[in-house]
Amino acid sequence: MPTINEVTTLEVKEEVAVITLNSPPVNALSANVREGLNNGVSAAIEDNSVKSIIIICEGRTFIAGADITEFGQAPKGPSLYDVQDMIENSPKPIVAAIHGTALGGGLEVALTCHYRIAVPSAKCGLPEVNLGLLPGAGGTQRLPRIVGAQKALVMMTSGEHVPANQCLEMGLVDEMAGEGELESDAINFANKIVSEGRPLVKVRDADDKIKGDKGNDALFAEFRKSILRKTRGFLAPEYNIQCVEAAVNLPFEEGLKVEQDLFMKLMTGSQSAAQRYIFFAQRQVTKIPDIEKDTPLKEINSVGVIGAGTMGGGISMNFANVGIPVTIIEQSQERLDKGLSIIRKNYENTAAKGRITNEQVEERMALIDGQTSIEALDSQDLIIEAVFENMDLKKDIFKQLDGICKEGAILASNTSALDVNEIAAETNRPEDVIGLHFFSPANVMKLLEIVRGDKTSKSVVASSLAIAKKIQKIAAVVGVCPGFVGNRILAQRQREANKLILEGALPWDIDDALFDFGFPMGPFAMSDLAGLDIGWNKETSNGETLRDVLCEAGRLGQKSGKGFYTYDENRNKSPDPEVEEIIKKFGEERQAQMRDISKEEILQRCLYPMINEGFKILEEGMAIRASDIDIVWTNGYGWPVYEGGPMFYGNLVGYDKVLEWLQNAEKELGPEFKPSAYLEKVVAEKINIL
Ligand code: 3H9
Repeated sequence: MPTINEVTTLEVKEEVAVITLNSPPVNALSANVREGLNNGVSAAIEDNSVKSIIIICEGRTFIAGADITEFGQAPKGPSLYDVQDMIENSPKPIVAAIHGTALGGGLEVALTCHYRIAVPSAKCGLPEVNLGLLPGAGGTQRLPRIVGAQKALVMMTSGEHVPANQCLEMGLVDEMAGEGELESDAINFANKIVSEGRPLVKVRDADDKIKGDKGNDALFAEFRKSILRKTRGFLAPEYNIQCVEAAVNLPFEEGLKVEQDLFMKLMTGSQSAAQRYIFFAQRQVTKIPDIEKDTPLKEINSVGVIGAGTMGGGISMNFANVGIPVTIIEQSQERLDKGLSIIRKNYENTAAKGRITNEQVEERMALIDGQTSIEALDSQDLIIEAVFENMDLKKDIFKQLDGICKEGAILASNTSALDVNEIAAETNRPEDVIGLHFFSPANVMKLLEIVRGDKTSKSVVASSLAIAKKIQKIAAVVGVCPGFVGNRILAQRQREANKLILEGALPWDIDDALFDFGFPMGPFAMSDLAGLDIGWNKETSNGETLRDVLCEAGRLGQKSGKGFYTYDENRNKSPDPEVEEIIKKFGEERQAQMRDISKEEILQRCLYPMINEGFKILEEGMAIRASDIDIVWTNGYGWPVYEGGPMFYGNLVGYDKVLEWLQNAEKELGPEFKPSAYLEKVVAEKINIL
């Protein structure tokens, strides 16, 4: 087969030039691939025996986009725009033959082809928005010309991968191929185009799908409104919208200029840098240096969950959702029935929203078997204990499990802070014990902390990672330390937030600063949501903490209509003068010195100690890499993805500046700000940890 370059071949079959790209893993548009396309297409155009051309890929997918690893590097090889021009202006019809995913720059290449054919399992999308970008190779101008402004807006701001049959309906795909028959069907299609004398369709010239929306400002205003909440703080969705506006209102070439200008703004900004970092961090987090790829995995075909409370119920749903039967244990029939009815209600709510069918509700419920005796856990492959945080109770349960569970079963605790090694020591099989820390609500939250004990076997860690993937969680492997990675860092923010209140900042000042930074809510709104009385005891409460005083005043949080805030019947919060009074009195009794505190100071006080704690975690080896910490915080605690997580953000601020701030804070405010030795080392030796 004639080779064009190391990733491209060209073969003429039945007068069709078949240009095949083979650049694993995802045929991204690296310099090599662009060169292959460039030289392949020009050779095919020059070859007189060729009547038409198809572009097809080997491996798991069609071109999945620009090569993100090349971003920010000096350009090499032919530019994508030159390649696209050559394709679009080819005197011979060119067909994109799509399997897997045609994404980003990949779809943009396909949009410069004259026709597109896809197998039923293929998907198309412009997911650049998820990397803080917009399609920068003409996609923002061509997609609306094919599918109309409304659909283009949805695709570009959500980044969704649209199934081939829907693409066919939209006109994005012209022809379907048989599954596994892509090349031969594409060749037949190309020959048909030639024999029927079909035109060389240039998407750039089409305007029937967009002309009706020219000057339709309301369309864009409505759309902006509809995604406002979901996209708060992100720049890319708005820039994508502006590009579609340009596509509708301006000639193609002028629209391209708008696209280029906005693309460069995003590309050189910190948001996209953060989002691209998170993209790779998410793919790295499951790679555990000392666990080989061929580590034997334990099969997990059945699960036992101890506790049918909020956590246990949510955890069980994860497994039932993917068809794995769950045995759920509660102490009494009454509590079990209550837990099961909450699970059912959750599923029914999802069905009411149209996300699953009523049959699926029944199928999933049928997979959940409630039992009141722990003895029922004698045959399951994975057991997850999800009772409340009490070491003695957990130890007792694990001792029992050791005697009941089958040999080789994984014994997991959902503890959010307790010592997994201590729990494991209660059993005669500590190698099978691990922490699986789900986040509430466990059926919704993406993050899973996999807590690796000193004796946990590699096979148990690898199997936990595999099951996490199956139930669609983003898992980070962390070490045993109080609070692990997530809650350990959270404790820093909580401590400072509480202290700031007694220095003059009001709860809403602190919440607003963190909300404006990009968190979905601040710590006090969060406490109100969780309930201030969690862990509070009416009998022993003695007004020692602000929380005591608020609870004593009946301010238990959202559920009682008031906590740090007051809530209306729709749970909308507003600051409350009574709370201000309570804080004032509480402060006076303790001779607190109140002062004005700026938003900037609030952020530094709350965020810099978190960064410092991240360094301590790395120093102690409790997280494998800095980016794992950022995965925990962006997926489990609402750290805005466009700020990259605490470790990325620290670098953005400058670790040297964070260190200097901590050194001053240690002198002025106390030892809790003492900088981590590792942070000092990273700054002194300019080590890149990201
Ligand atoms: C763009 O196109 C900009 C243009 O508009 C403008 C240009 C001027 N580049 O996810 P996986 C790697 S922006 C480089 O585990 P899956 C990935 O890191 C781009 N590398 O597989 C991983 O490496 P490793 C728009 C990439 O089967 C390996 O491939 N496109 C790229 O679960 C496997 O990835 C996108 O945003 C890339 N573009 O999912 C699509 N993509 O094995 C981004 C992947 O070393 N990609 N890698 O860890 C995806 O969404 C998924 O990778 C995909 C496959 C769905 C394709």
